[in-house]
Amino acid sequence: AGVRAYAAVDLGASSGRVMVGRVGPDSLELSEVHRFPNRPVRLPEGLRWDILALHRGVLDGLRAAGTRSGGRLASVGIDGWAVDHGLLDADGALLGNPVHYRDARTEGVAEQVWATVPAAELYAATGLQYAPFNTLYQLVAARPTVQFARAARALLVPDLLTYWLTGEQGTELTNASTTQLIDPRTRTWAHGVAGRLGVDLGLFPPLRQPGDPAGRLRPEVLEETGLAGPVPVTAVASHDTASAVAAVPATGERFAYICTGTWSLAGLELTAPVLTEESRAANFTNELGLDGTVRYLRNIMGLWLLQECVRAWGEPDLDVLLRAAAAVPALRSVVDAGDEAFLAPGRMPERIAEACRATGQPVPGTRAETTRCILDSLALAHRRAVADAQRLAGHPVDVVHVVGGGTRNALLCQLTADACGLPVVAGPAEAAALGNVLVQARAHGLVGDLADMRRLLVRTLPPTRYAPRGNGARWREAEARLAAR
Ligand code: ADP
Ligand code: LRH
Repeated sequence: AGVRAYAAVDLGASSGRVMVGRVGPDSLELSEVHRFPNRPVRLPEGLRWDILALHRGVLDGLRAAGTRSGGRLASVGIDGWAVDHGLLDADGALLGNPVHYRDARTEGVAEQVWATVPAAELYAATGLQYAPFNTLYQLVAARPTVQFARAARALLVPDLLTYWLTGEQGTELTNASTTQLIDPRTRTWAHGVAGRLGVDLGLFPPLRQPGDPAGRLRPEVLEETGLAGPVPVTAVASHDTASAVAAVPATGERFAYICTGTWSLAGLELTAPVLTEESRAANFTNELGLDGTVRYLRNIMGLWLLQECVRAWGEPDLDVLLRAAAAVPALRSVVDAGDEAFLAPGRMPERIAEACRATGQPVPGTRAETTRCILDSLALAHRRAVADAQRLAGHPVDVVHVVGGGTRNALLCQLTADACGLPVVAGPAEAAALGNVLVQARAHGLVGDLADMRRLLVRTLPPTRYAPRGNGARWREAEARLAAR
């Protein structure tokens, strides 16, 4: 009694999934009903997202969700990766495939922007880390194009797919905070920065808060999915990382988190942004989360490094590869897993080998050795980010929560515990979908505040614990190898 079914659409850079969450006053159950690959396409004009395939995946998933929940969905919510967006013309029609954040069009654009608003001022005003793909830089890069000249609207990817479901447009705040056009102190548009750079904030529809209504499934969508209306759509914390952090099963405040998937996002949940020059130099970002929280974190290349190797090797079995990597001696060679040099797709095993050579370390000779090098390097980058975040924010922690697809990689979790010298609490793997479901349930009064959401997660989804091994000496030595560069 009192249990309701919510559909969570979670779009990662490597796959999209639709999950059904059943939430009651004291219960939570999540099941996956549909998963589809997210495969970008290289066109003559550059690297593009296959947005129609993703919309198709959402519709197929909603049909499956309806079947699984007896046709009674209390609501639907969409979260996805950050920064990217579609441009719409004045009729509301999409102008071309959204550009992938790994596309080369933003090369050199940041420097151009900083000539007008110096990097230090930009950080003080927006709190956002430097990444070549921040939406601001993408919009500036798009300016000379015919497409941009016709654009009347910019919709972030989850907002675009929500629009296709409901016909209603909005800009959800947590994801908007990755555009570099939001002031993290006021939690609204950074008009000053936008004005100086000539960016028209009118491109974006009005801000929505997580939990706000976002319309109802259109009649055509009901027909395609077999759902009986009305089905409301709810704005969730639509940045996947915001949803994932909301579902970190923390019991206090002294925790760090690492969201592991295509990226590793490692840092802290704070109540106010850290906008110091030291923080900018360390490239920490201040993204916005649920209930006034700030995601203070660093982007680390993450399992992308492994995904790209696996792709280059013709998709060998991941389990077999990870078992072989576990048998390779630890920390023979490490690379800087935060290095922007690894951002673009292609030739990943070679690029890792080159980075090892350039730092005078042994070059991995086998797939297992390359995999081990990647996992050791990720753990090392996790260690640095967790230590730097605590220092820069003056916020000490006793535990590191790991969530996301990387929690299925036990070796990575153990190495992260060893490297950080802290216990790792791993899980849930589908944190983003859970955060998505819980925000919808909260909009219906089934759960309370963030702490209440987390209490429900702790009670219903027991995580896996990894105790740190060793005294950290070998990690300090490996860190020194990279610092000596
Ligand atoms: P994203 O949301 O960015 O698409 P995910 O959170 O789904 O990413 O994580 C995907 C990654 O999780 C994969 O690239 C893979 O490295 C890891 N992963 C997924 N399943 C497993 C598994 N069974 N064993 C080990 N690693 C896994
Ligand atoms: C993870 C993520 C991350 C962003 C990146 C573009 O999926 O949303 O938080 O920095 O994609």
